[in-house]
Amino acid sequence: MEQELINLQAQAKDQLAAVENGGQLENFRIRFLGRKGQFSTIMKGLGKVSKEDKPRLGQMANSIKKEIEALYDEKQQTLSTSIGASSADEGTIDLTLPGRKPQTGKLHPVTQIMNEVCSIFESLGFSVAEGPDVEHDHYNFEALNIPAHHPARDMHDTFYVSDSILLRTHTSPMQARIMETQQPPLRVIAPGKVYRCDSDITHTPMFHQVEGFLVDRDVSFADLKGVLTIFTQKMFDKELELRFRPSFFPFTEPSAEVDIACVMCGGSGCRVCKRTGWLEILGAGMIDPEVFKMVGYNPEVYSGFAFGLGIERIAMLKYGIDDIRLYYENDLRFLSQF
Ligand code: 2U9
Repeated sequence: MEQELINLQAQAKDQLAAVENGGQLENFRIRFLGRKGQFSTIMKGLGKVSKEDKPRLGQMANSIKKEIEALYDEKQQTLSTSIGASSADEGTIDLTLPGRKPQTGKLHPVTQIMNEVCSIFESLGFSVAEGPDVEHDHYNFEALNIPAHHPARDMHDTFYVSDSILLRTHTSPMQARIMETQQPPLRVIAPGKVYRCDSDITHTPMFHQVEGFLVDRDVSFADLKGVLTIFTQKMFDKELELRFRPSFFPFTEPSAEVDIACVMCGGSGCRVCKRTGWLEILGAGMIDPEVFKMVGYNPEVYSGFAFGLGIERIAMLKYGIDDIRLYYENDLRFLSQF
């Protein structure tokens, strides 16, 4: 047994010296130091040696095993430092090393809702048009029936770049551009970022909108109601009652603010709907004949509806979030929940 131990010690040292990578080192560990390895087999054989020899041989086996374990640890250390160095130096990679799980990203909740809104309108035959964030005063205001000094300009706290260039306060300028260059029938939505000088728990200086319009012969308010009913049902995954409240927008006449029955309480009244049972989700109306005249359409022939919604607001209602600023603090603990 003594000779067996000496042979095993020499064999282990030789083989360990020849180890060049993590895979070989793991094979060595299994063969010599593992539960079914050669040292374990020898240790089991100790039960059969005489009483007199047992303490001496037991001690010898233990100290050889410890020595090999120490050499194994040392080898492991050397390999982990040299693997880093050699892979950098020689471009080699040890494929036997355990992999590192890559961090996966997710779409921002606002992007997710934006995509959802767009695909619902696409399924209703609307096409998607994107335009510049930096706009001419003309498309942002004039073409949408908001002339200079019109009081409605106060509704938009505008960031001006120069006297006539500004950061768009809504995405409708894109729609004015389309109407200027294309003839009805048209069904278009314009998604994108918009800018207003405003900041509190329900407003951020930049937010996202989808505004849309449909122009054809004989378009009525009933068509608008139909489209918005389908949209809200798809968006909130249930049949929701809609309420139209009279409102004013310079580019639509008549105009309405549209509420849905509260998605939290179903209409009975709760903290989210401020006990009213209703949540305002968008604005809409029939396109003002003045807008048609401005882009060269005959309002006697064509009619159309338009609508606009704030994406952050929809996301807040859908996810029950009460502070809009959370979307833009980039705290992964918040963002990774969506
Ligand atoms: C054209 C003509 C008219 C777009 C419309 C609204 C009503 C509206 C707001 C909702 C919340 C913007 O994000 S929000 O602050 N928008 O209420 N937008 S009708 O009307 C148009 C669009 C294009 C040529």
